[in-house]
Amino acid sequence: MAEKKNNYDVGSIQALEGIEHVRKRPGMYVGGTDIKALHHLVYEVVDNSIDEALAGFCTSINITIHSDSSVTVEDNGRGIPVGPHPSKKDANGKPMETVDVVMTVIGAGGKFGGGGYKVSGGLHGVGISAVNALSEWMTTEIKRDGKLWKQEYKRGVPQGKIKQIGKTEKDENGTKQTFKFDKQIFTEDIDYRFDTLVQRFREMAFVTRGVTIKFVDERAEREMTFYFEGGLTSFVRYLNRNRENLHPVVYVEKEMEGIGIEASIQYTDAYTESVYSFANTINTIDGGTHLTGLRSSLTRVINDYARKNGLLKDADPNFSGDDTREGLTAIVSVKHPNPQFESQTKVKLMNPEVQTHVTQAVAEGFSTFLEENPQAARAIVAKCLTSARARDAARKARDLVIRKSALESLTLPGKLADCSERDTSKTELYIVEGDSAGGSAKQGRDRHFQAILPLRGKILNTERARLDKILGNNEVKALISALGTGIGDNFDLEGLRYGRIIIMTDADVDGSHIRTLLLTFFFRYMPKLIEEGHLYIAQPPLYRIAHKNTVKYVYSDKEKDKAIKELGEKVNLQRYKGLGEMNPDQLWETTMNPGNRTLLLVTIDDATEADRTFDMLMGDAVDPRKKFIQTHAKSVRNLDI
Ligand code: 0RA
Repeated sequence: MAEKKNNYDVGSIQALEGIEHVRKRPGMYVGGTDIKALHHLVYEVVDNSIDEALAGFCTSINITIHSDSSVTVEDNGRGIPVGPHPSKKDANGKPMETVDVVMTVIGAGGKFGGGGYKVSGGLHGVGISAVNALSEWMTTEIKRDGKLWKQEYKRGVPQGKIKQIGKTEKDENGTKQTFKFDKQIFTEDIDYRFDTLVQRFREMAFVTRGVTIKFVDERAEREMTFYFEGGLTSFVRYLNRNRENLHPVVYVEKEMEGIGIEASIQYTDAYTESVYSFANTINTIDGGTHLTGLRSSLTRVINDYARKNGLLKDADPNFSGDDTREGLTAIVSVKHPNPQFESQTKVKLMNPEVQTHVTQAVAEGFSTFLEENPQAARAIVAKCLTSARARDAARKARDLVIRKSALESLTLPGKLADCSERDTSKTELYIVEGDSAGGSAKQGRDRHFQAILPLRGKILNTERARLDKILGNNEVKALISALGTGIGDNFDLEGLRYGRIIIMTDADVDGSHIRTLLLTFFFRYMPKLIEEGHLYIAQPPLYRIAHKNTVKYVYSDKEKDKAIKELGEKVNLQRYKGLGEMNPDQLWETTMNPGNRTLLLVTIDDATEADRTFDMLMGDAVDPRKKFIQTHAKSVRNLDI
């Protein structure tokens, strides 16, 4: 007999198939099973609460990581509705519980009816059901209409029916989600990182004005609370906390064709640009139409103002985008009912109409500000003029250096100890800090395929930020000619003389400083080298542990403690403060021998971070620099810079 076809949506079957699919292909839903994906679980759950806040129903979100690494996200929103869902049916044709639809039907999303749109949205916008499917267990507690409800799930599957477990005050509504990520899925030895989560929650609080986000980490008894009365304006003030600003923050807010647009703008005397863009609370790190709109609008408004007020003469060319970007700190945030992203990873906003709207909104707001604040306007134009002149001078200097280094690269630098192999798939260049470590490396290496280039202590003592200066530096010139690729627009990967470029520095403050410099240099002048996976960081050991006749090298304090515990107390412990303390054989054995060593591959993300750090290290403000160096000195091994 043919099965009777139902005309309703069989939600429970859909849910089971969905859960299975999420567990089979987590990559399609949360981007994988690594630490990044793990954090996305938290973001996905918090996004639901942010949505309630954006809809105007929630003012407080509490996030707690418990000691077993389960996570609770509690909000004071409306609470998930309790009762039968209007359309989804179970296999027997009975309505499903609404909570089970929200928590188990993949792609069901949160909201239905009521006309509200989902504006925040996790990485893949798949909703909380994907998190549920990837959790060993999850519980949902709902406060609504004076009642407290609880429903439990195991690996995405409801455990019975939602139950009332108590009463609440009349107006006490909200949703509390607790989940424990499933070790069957996340098989790597990973856990949540406080700093990563803090950064994201801070951003969420900035772009969701009026919401208080409290974050408690019970694993280490730390907590942080974010509330920004001023929203984006607070964000800009925060970013500029260590810079000298040229005027008060300019804030623009407008709604156009159902799209919410907000921007905050402030110029400082810095040389760099700090601009961030958000679409539906997601940090669009690759920018998009909202960012393009903001930038082009600022350039146009400043040019118009400067012309109109005789600050740019007829003979002067217009300011370029680069000129109006120096010293700019700005945030643009849009809330769009139908955002289009370049890819699933939501890092670039593509909606073309957003550019027009943002351009217009910023043009109106910013030109009004300039008209009403002539002193600020003059300061901004003066800053752009200085940038334009400096850029011109730097261009000339750089062209000269590039032309010269092209000639110089025909001769290899004298300090380079080259290898005999010519096949670049086999060759390596170690960039070593300091002459003494350079000496050990030269003696310890396998000269067949390993070349050594020692760099003197500080490559550059100049405190000021123009990286162009670095190109004139002898050490850097030596590096450029050793690599053979040229730099900037003249970069040609074909010329590369070594397949692996390995930065080998001490695990101390100076070492981290030099590494930041080198990473920044490669990022700005040879990004292809990083993109193509040629740049590495060597991992020298932190300790040598001798016990009876054996010697063991360990690379972290944790490893050291473990080793000492295993070997018993009678060990001879030596801490390496620098590469120079190792003899050539030890250096080879621990750090250079391909059979034993660990190399960290540098990614563009690492380099971007270094680039930012570089600006901080080289910037005007002395105090934050000191603080940075002190607080990061211990963690240099983690490439956390
Ligand atoms: C479905 C419908 C409504 C709210 C929610 C879901 C909701 C989901 C989550 C998840 C975490 N916090 C949440 N808060 C609300 C609308 C309810 C209504 O119209 O009253």
